[in-house]
Amino acid sequence: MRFQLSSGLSIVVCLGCFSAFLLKYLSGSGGKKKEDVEKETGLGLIKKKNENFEEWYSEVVVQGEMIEYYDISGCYILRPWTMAIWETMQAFFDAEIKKMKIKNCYFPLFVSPAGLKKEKDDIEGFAPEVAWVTKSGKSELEVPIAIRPTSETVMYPYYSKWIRGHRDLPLKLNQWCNVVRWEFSNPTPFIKSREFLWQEGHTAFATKEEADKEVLEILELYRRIFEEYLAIPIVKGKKSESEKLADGLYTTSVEAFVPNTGRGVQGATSHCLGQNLDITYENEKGEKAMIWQNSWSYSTRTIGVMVMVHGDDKGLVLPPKVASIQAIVIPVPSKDADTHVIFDACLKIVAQLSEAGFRVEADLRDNYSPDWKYSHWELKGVPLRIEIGAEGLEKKQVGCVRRDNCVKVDIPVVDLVKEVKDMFDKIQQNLFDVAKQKRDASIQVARTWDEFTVALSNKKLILAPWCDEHEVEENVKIRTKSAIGAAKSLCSPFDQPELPEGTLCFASGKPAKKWTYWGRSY
Ligand code: 87F
Repeated sequence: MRFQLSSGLSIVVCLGCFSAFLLKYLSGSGGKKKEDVEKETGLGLIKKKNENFEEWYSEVVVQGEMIEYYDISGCYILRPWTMAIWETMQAFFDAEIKKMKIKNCYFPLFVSPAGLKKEKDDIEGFAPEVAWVTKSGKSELEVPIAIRPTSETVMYPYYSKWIRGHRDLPLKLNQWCNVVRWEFSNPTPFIKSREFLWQEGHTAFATKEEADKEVLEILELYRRIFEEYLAIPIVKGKKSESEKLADGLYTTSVEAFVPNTGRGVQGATSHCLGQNLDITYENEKGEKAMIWQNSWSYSTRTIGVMVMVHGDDKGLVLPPKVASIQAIVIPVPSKDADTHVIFDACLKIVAQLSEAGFRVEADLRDNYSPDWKYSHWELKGVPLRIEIGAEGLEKKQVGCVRRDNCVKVDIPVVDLVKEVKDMFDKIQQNLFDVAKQKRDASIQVARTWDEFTVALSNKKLILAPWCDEHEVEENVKIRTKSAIGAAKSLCSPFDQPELPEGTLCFASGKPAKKWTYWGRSY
């Protein structure tokens, strides 16, 4: 049988196959329910988010086509569906730091061992995670070379060379790159991988005031990535003595929370390193002075948090601001309708919405039924589905189904651009609101050790009055140690609730100095 397409192309198909296909296609998979199609085609997720979170997560990142597993443990292939999200966040952050006069650069992947040894406390603690190249071909290298786990030791010798006088300050550099940390504990796509993508900012100033100001400006950009792009509520705050960089002065972070597992996730960090790196220059008075340094980073881990927080039993749920396809247009052929007319209408809608600046595609594949396509794009988390059928076209309207709440509405074609924009805004906001409501419902105040341990076993994000003593935190870690990890402080929120005089520390019983979030974390 010859089949004429509207483009003028013709294809030849076997008649038997074609009629079988036609029957299946027109009747929406032989009249089967969408749930049955999902089961038969393997499109539905097997694991449930509430029942087996870890396995659900592994399944959703693979079936949603974000990740492919690789034959080296802890390493993952980031597929285009992931990279498009990363690139959107990258474009935002890159433009913002350029406004701050921060410049991009690129330093080598390899670290000379001499550089590594110079570092003090931090590198010592991290040493087991450093991967080394020891051979080229069959011959041993005379001096093994490390692969960067972070670039302080690669970059700072050159900061020292480049910053000679006060006119060389500030020096504000950023690089987008990959880093390798040879983790041994439970690898998890995005959240804990041996190689990951990030940006690392390393800046140097003449004064502490400038450094302090930048720490918070960068932290605010991190908040915006989470809250405005990924629709994930975070807490901004300061890390404890145990959790800050050992070589730094203080560390700030944005902390997210995954209600299903009751774990906190450090979303991004912005450190003030103080003058601890001992880089000197000649100040305006001609005296020897020390530079003030900052460093800050966020990584592809952010994407894992997004999957964990928004995903559901049907698959990924992507916020419109980061989804590489924001709306998918699906033709719904019917027995008496001319398929070409419907396909043409789909392409017209795609053109109209693309013209308006939205990321829209049509799924015109003729070997899948509409139901199959619905499940496929739901699994991939596309925020909006636009169904186009003959009946709707007659009434000059299309069906729109939101991924976040499954609500379907018919929209007149003339209003589509305005309505789609409105729906994207509502989806983005609703994802944030639902995530915030779940996060807030997980927050539990604990004033005593008993309250703390009960809240911890109930997977709560614990807010507790604390004496802020290093030994007390170390003791909390010891006392809560278990197969699923120990509790630690996440951050002391900048936004502190009132702490009445006489409030005691939940762990030591000494006078409390601040409110701090605690919990198990990733
Ligand atoms: C693993 C191996 C070797 C973390 C490591 O947060 C060294 C390290 O220094 C290491 N894991 N760190 C701390 C990294 C701190 C830091 N670097 C620049 C940041 C922001 C960007």
